Amino acid sequence: MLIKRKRGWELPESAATPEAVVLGRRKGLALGAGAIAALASDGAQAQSALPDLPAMRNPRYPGVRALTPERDATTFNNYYEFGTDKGISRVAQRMPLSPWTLKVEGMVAQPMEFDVDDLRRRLPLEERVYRLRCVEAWGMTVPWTGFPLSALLALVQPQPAAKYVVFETARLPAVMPGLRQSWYPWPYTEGCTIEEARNELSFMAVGLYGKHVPQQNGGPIRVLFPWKYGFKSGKSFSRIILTDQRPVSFWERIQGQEYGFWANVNPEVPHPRWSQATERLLGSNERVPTQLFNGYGEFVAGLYTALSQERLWT
Ligand SMILES: Nc1nc2c(c(=O)[nH]1)N[C@H]1C(S)=C(S)[C@@H](COP(=O)(O)O)O[C@H]1N2
Ligand SMILES: [Mo]
Repeated sequence: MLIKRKRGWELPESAATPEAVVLGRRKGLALGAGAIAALASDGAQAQSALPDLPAMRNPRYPGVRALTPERDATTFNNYYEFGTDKGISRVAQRMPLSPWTLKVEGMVAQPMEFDVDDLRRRLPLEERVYRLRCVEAWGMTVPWTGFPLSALLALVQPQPAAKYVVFETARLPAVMPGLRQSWYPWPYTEGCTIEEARNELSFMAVGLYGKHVPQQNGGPIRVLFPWKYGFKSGKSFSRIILTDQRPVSFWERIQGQEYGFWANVNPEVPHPRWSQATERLLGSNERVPTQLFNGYGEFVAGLYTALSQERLWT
């Protein structure tokens, strides 16, 4: 799984200026010729190289660690709709990213149905370098382009009684072979409280490395909660629902003892089957210490001070 590669990419994050802005060009999705041939023989419509999506980087969220090589971040994925192993990036190319409809409904003053291509033009985009910590004890640091989740919520105006935001991944059986594993509780559903959703870190991503988010990373639109274990950051949404009922999410339904609702990163609270003290950095063999709230405590610790009764960490 690990590919040893040259270290030349390992610029400090501060030195990695958003290329899209500086160079004004992008090469498109790094699909191998083999993958493209496989698509053609599948009769699937090959995505042409993903378009550029330049945006200025917001310096308020320094990545701290070196950027993960794009190739590693886009070829080592968790996306069970396409299969349970990490190598689903090729098969995922069959999912068309446009047109794509995202409904936002439930307890809102203004339920809306967005065409994601429109939504992307409608809201100001920024780039943020975020760390993502998978509950399986690996991590990555990558530049996402998008807008705060709060900006999307402002368009639909949640009712005061709305307490939770639920994120539902699209169910596309024609292109998602994983859906045939009918014992999983599809669609992949995740959720957070409205306070968490309104936290400045909660981010809707439509871009990754200055291009549109590729299928395997949750294109065309996903959410990121960088202080929580990665499974909370659902992918490829077709529906977002505001509700007063706490949702039971995909992993919670499968194994609630191991994967709870809150799932905030904490190195001192081991997973029932392994330690969470350290993490492997994708694209290298380096292990580094894991940080409380994945290092984002200054932004989010205050969300949890009144919730000490809750199982906040797993
Ligand atoms: N719909 C959906 N979203 C998902 C998953 C999934 O299987 N299906 N896996 C989650 C997990 S466990 C992680 S660690 C991250 C991985 O995101 P990445 O592939 O962009 O690194 O996506 C999360 N979102
Ligand atoms: Mo994960």
